[in-house]
Amino acid sequence: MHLSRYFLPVLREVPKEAEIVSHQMMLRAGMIKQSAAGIYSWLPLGLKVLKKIENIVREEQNRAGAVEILMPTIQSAELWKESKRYEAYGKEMLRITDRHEREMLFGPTAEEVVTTIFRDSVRSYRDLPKNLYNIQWKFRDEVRPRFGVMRGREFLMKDAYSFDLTADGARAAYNRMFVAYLRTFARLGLKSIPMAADTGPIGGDLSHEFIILAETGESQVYCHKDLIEGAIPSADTDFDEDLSPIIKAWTSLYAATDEKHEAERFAKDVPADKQVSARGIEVGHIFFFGTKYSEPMGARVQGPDGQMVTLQMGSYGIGVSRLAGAIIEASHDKDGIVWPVPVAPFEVGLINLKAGDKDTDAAAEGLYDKLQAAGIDVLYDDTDERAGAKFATADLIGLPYQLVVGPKGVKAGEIEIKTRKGGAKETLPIEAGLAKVIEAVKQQRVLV
Ligand code: 5CA
Repeated sequence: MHLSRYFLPVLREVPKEAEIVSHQMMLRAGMIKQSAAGIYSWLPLGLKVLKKIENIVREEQNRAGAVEILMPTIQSAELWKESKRYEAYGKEMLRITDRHEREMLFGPTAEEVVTTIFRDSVRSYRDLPKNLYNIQWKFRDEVRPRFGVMRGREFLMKDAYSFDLTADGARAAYNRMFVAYLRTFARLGLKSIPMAADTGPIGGDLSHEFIILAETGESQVYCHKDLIEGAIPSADTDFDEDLSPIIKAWTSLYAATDEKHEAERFAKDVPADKQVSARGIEVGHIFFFGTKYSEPMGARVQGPDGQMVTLQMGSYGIGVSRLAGAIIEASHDKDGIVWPVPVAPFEVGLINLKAGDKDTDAAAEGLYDKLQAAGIDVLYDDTDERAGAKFATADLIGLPYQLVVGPKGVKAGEIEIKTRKGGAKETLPIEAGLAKVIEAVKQQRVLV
């Protein structure tokens, strides 16, 4: 992409309305634009990040055996009356009346919709187990939308729903999502910690929140320090195997959100030098709730003995749009964002220090073509901005590698490579520099 043709409205000033770094940087880097309280447009750079996050989430859901669908954003109130959640959900639900005076709502979650899909199409235990997921916009009329996309009113969620014949089967489905989540967040360059959590309006009695430690997090959390560097299950994990040893390893050390915290047990079970009490961002939340929805909504299948059995269910959410902010909270410096390669909007920024100079233009265009041919996602700054402004923008938008091409270097047959993380700079012969950057990007595309 040539920057001269792109849409990248960067801001030099820190916007006053933004309280936390990720919100400030998303606005400054021209990733998002607020449209109404807690409702945002995603501008090109932000959208690229969102799509990359979404794709990693999707790949790991598929790997774990979940099947993608797409459910509507607007739902009928009837469904929520069946599950008895319509009144209980309260003011966070955006209620809408259509032209025929029918009660509708903008879905804050989709347990009801997916349960009817399953109820109306699956008859036999032979069709189980199944896990259906979608990546769709949700709306919750939060009392205090804040921190940009971290607590929006409209936000993108991956929500998966598992259906099993038995509670044991449902537990195995829960474990598969648990493992998928560990892998997903690690691939996004994050250290997530699963913590015992409250179930709130979703319900059920087994639940974990996946938490990223960050000072600006909205949750108070407590855990054993060793969990921060816990082992991530590998890409060849067999999801048909019993995954409980992995779950056991992750859940045998203390980790709880504020609502589930037991101060005495924490003090007793965790050595003083391993006690972490910190703020955290909830990026995912998984629930096992058995028959909470299937029972009132009549979702049953015929079991092996011919008897009808009420389905055992769980649901599994990831805050896809929240993750864009969470990754920035975890990875930035004073100059801007420091994207991990797998989610970087572009993998390389190519900076032409003297656009308009024939030789520099030719060298930069040549590098651009070669990077493109090697499959690298590159943003080419071909504008006539000052060098200082170009560097500032490149640092702010956080591309992992910057390739700098100027008239002096071109004469000497050299380019400068800057690694955004840590800021190391190196001058190399053009071809060698190019090869090095391509190799570095390819190596970091898949982190686990
Ligand atoms: N039905 C279940 C799981 S599919 C559910 O709705 N779970 S949830 O309420 O915990 O939401 C799932 C994830 O969405 C959360 O872990 C969080 O990462 C994200 N999320 C929730 N509310 C917001 C919000 N207001 N803004 C941005 N992300 C949010």
